[in-house]
Amino acid sequence: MAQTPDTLRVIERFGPHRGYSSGARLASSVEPDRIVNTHCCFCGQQCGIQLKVKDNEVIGFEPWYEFPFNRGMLCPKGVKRYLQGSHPDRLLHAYQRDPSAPDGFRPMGYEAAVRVVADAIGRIQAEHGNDAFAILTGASLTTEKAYLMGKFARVCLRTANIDYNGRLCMVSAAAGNKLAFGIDRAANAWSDMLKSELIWISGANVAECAPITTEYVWQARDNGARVIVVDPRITPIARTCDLFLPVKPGRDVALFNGILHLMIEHDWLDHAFIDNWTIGFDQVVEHVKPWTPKRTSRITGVPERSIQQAAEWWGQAKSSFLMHARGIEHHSHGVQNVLGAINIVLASGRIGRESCGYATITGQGNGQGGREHGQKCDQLPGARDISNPDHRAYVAQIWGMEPEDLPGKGVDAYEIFRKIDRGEIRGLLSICFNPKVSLPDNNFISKALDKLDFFVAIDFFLNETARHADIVLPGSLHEEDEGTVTQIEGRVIKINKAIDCPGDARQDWRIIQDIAAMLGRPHGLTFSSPREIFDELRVASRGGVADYSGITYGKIERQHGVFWPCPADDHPGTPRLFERGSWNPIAKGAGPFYFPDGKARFNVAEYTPPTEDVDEEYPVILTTGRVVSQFLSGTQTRRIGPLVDQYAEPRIEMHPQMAESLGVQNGDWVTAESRRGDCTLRALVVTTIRPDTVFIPYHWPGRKSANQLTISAQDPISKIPEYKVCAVRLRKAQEAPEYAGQLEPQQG
Ligand SMILES: Nc1nc2c(c(=O)[nH]1)N[C@H]1C(S)=C(S)[C@@H](COP(=O)(O)OP(=O)(O)OC[C@H]3O[C@@H](n4cnc5c(=O)[nH]c(N)nc54)[C@H](O)[C@@H]3O)O[C@H]1N2
Ligand SMILES: Nc1nc2c(c(=O)[nH]1)N[C@H]1C(S)=C(S)[C@@H](COP(=O)(O)OP(=O)(O)OC[C@H]3O[C@@H](n4cnc5c(=O)[nH]c(N)nc54)[C@H](O)[C@@H]3O)O[C@H]1N2
Ligand code: SF4
Ligand SMILES: [Mo]
Repeated sequence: MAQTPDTLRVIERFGPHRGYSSGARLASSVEPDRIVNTHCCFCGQQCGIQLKVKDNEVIGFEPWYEFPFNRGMLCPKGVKRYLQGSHPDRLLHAYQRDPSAPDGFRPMGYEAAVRVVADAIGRIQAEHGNDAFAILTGASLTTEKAYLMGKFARVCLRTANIDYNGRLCMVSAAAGNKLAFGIDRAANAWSDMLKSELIWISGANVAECAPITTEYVWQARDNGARVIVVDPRITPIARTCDLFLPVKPGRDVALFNGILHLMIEHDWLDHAFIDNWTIGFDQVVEHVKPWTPKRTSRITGVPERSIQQAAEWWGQAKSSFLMHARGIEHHSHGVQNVLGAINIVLASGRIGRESCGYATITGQGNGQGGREHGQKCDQLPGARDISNPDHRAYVAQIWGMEPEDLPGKGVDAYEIFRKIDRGEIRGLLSICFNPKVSLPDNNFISKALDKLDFFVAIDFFLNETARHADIVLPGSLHEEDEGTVTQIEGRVIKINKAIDCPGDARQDWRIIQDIAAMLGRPHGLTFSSPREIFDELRVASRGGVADYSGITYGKIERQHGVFWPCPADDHPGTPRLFERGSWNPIAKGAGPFYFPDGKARFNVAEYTPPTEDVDEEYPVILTTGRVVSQFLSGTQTRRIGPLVDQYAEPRIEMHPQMAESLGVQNGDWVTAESRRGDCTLRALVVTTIRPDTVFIPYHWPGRKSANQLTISAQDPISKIPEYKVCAVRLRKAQEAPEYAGQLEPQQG
């Protein structure tokens, strides 16, 4: 559904592969009209960048040296991010599905499309009840849009069923942090890492997925820090570490319990901290008794001597920073893994001080802000709980409604699809989410999408999920709107508008308000700018844990970002959580943690094997994740030529021993099959992966999608899917699959 631009323009601007931005048009000789300070549209680090703008087009970038987090540095995606804007696939109109049209869609007027959407919502809700219409949103949206989506669902549609793609990303960390600390945010700014003696990284491919964080780790190392990495693969950051623990996927909680066992045995504990500022330690002591090095090693696959070494370094360090990412969180016991990690931090007492830190590495651009202000199925703004009567009353009063009219807790993103499959949800609005590629066992997702009575997608590209839509509305790119996001450290920053939306495309928040107006329910959805939305959000978050009430756009500009919580105009923000005396509306001076007694909680972290362990039939562990040049479901980065050139299609990473047992060489075609699906990809034979495990990056759709294989098992607390472990069998493929060499995004 490209806008069929003339061939010359395409070749000149996007290079020889039709439909791939190549960067050829970045002519350093072209003088920009303007330079706009903003942030990268991709990962949670939200690097500062200066966009060069000419004639309402982003034509290049300059480093933004003053922004303190990245100080001008960018990764390969950030360097090429400006190329997506004038891509020929950019949606310039609303579209209606029409099987007789060449691409299956025909353009239609924007107003008429919004009318179709409003009519469908009205009809479905009248016939099947409010909850029969669901909303899926995303954490690449600004915080203003995330807030607006939560309000649109609860106030305008009065549906309980709204959830977001952070369900696939941050929720295990969020749940673990709330259970242990009562708050869900990185505990420290990254500068706290620089003088730490020891950096512990579990399940995070830092150099490829949080590239700028590498710089912080290396600076710490230059200052003498030791680095421990826990991963089934020797990732680029692991190649520069001091101790590598090659954990078998799905076993991290056992490893953390084993470390705590040794800390207790050797009395490498901060007793004063444990006694004064925590509760629940005795139970945990009891629980980790059986986790001897021998047993830990047997379960985790990590050699006993490495476990001893890691415990000794961790136990004896005077300062440390522990980080983890999806490698420990994407599990059916992801929350237990996170609690295990937090237990060793609490036992060491090394938190809430300079050089003593703990953080989960946020994934999506607004993975932090997007999980605080009400687009989660159980949440209201300010990280409030939708089931708590006081929280409901506070937000209902701001939204001008009775608390009892506010819907209750809805279901999680995957459960929304199960409900669609069962006919309980009949209509769906999806914005900033591509579940057909990114949810596990995605053949099921495609089937469910086709059962909907009505589906509307809002995006700037026709992503694979949107291909199932009845109506597609053209939303806005990052550079076409302003608003705030909260980056990896908890720093609220400002995205600045560089260009106007092209054609009939609209800023996402305007589209949502247009739908509300067309429904005849504009109440509370008549904002005239993101700033106005932010000002309401500040009030709505006041007194909540994620308190933004003292943050303003002006303050963000002046300070290069403001760390929340920031509860008053004259409050500077909170770069480091859990410091004595810092503002805390829950503890009110009783202590540093966000519970009424001010104390952190040890939680028993229970080991259970993965939902689908290997067996004779499916003897190989499959784990999935990312590569540096592609982003998430790939909608954006699969359209940027230089990034496609770096890693054009998924390969199945395996150890030479595995390759030998299959009789394959590097580059041969291999079929991986699980109980849910199969795919045939080229082998990438590397010595850097456990011999019992294979890895597939998941950024591709259709028959190249890793999520044809993955399992839809979820963590019972967080509802995160178990992307990081399932069982597969492998065989050498006799021939290349028919989709070999095809380049997306042309493939549907
Ligand atoms: N280039 C790039 N960067 C990105 C993204 C992207 O798509 N591309 N996405 C962003 C987003 S949304 C996210 S969530 C983050 C994700 O960032 P990461 O979590 O760092 O990335 P993943 O590749 O999902 O997984 C990390 C590591 O977990 C390991 N792993 C697998 N199973 C296990 C296990 O059981 N235990 C342990 N300890 N490790 C395991 C994998 O080998 C992998 O190296 O990246 C963000 N940054
Ligand atoms: N097998 C496997 N699957 C995984 C993972 C894994 O490690 N393994 N990781 C999971 C994780 S951590 C994540 S975060 C998810 C991500 O999965 P998704 O959220 O589905 O992936 P995205 O590619 O971010 O899809 C977002 C869509 O939003 C659009 N978009 C981006 N910004 C905006 C905006 O401002 N406005 C509008 N209207 N649209 C926008 C993009 O064009 C894209 O089409 O994938 C998950 N899936
Ligand atoms: S590290 Fe993340 S935010 Fe920074 S340039 Fe790369 S993708 Fe963008
Ligand atoms: Mo993510």
